[in-house]
Amino acid sequence: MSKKKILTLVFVREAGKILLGFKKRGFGAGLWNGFGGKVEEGETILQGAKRELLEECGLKAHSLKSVGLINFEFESDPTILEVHIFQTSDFSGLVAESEEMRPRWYSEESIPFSQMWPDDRLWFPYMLKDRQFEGYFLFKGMDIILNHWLKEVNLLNS
Ligand code: 8OG
Repeated sequence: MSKKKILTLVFVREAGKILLGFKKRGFGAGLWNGFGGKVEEGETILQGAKRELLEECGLKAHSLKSVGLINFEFESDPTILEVHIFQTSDFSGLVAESEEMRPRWYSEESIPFSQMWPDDRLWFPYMLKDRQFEGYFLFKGMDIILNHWLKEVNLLNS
């Protein structure tokens, strides 16, 4: 039977730039990504997203906009990762490196897709145009996408 894990992923965007973090350890180590992780028991998805953002890069999001919802499945693993993706330009604090992430601002024109999860180059265009989307990816290992779909949708906003 398949199990679901609920995860968050937050992108901070401001003036044509996007904040990415170089993941130093754990799942997805060595790749640039947004900030996020598992939603803990007793917190909402939104609370989890804000907590992870603060823990991983020092920024406090005052509000988050829903951008996307992707289910990831790995060929040899029954666990489905349900990733809730948000963006924000409504934040305060100073960007700070954490044990997990080394943050850096990138121009939205030069996003380092070759050092990111391979699915990202397929759905980033929706986010960069402020379109909401839903998707599914089936992976073999961490590099090969066996199957996927993506579609534009209207997600409820937080
Ligand atoms: O707690 P942990 O750091 O292991 O959580 C994994 C993070 O990685 C979480 O923010 C969700 C995110 N993530 C995946 N798969 C993918 C993916 O294919 N692309 C991107 N950009 N992020 C992903 O779990």
